[in-house]
Amino acid sequence: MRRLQHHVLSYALASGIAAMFAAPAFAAPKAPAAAPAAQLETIHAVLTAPPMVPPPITRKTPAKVVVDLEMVEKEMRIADGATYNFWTFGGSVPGSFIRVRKGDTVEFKLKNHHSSHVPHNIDLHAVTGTGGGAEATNTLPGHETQFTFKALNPGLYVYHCAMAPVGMHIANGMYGLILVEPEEGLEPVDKEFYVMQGDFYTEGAHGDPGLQSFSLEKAIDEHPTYVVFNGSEGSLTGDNALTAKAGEKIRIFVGNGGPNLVSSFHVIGEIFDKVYFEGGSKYQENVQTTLVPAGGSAIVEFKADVPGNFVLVDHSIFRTFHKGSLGILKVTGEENHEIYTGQQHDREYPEGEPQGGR
Ligand SMILES: [Cu+2]
Repeated sequence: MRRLQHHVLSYALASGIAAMFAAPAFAAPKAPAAAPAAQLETIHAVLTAPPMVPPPITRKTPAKVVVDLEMVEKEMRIADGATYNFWTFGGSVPGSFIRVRKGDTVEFKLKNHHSSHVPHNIDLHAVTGTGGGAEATNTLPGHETQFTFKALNPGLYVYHCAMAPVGMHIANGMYGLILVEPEEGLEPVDKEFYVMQGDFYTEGAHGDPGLQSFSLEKAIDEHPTYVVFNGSEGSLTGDNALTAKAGEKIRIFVGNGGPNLVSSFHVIGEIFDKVYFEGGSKYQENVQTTLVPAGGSAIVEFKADVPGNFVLVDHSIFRTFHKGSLGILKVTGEENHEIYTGQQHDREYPEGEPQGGR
């Protein structure tokens, strides 16, 4: 198993380097000055690991926002008793949540930790420009690259590594979300969470213990071993469950890193009051299940009216109960029997003809 993993790493390294030399922008690094950002206030972006979200933006004017993100390859838990060599943005899967405002000039510094085995880069779907920044950020282990972009379009965007073989870098966990708030900001809510789905492909079967190596074959065949929220089975259950109080307004920034599957995101026992479908500016109301494409997002909002354990799932339901895509939102507070009573009785009833006949 180790040998295969080594082989895969060597393959990634070789093809990564090949891709680097093939890319003309890589060969001749230039330092073009970014547009007139000098007069803008400089702010260092707060980055958060899931399920946390940086605080809402309250300023009313654009700023120069410095994002300092480090790519780290690390062995972490994927399920009870099983680990995986994840490749990360900021040390977590999904990567750090980034929050900027429409009109901001974003100075993006991308570091690749010295312990990394392969080069990485970043394609931010929020970027207007070649490769979403990928070409400008091909980053060798131990190096830092930088580029600057203007956040032109508000929305919730996926970012991911785009180093060849791209699918493998994404399959290893290299994705996250960047929110570009509209100028007027988002409506205030009581709780915001960051939940991102991903599919994982291991040589071993689901539940096999120990360090699990990446299976390129399963990934190409789109047969995931794990489909999980926030990088591991159980990342949002037990002590890690999301929590809220009855009456609170909840917003979940939902992403899907893929690399392959489309998510049918649903919360059992809740109805989304609003869904900013595909992470865009328009919302649909009163939604049960929303599609989150691979490399896409949605913003879902709902009021937690009554207490209970509400279950976040991919409603392609075998994934939920056999591959891991299950999270809990635990809502505490006063029961409201007008909205939901709980069980009112369980009793035997007289035998007779079955409904619909025999
Ligand atoms: Cu990468």
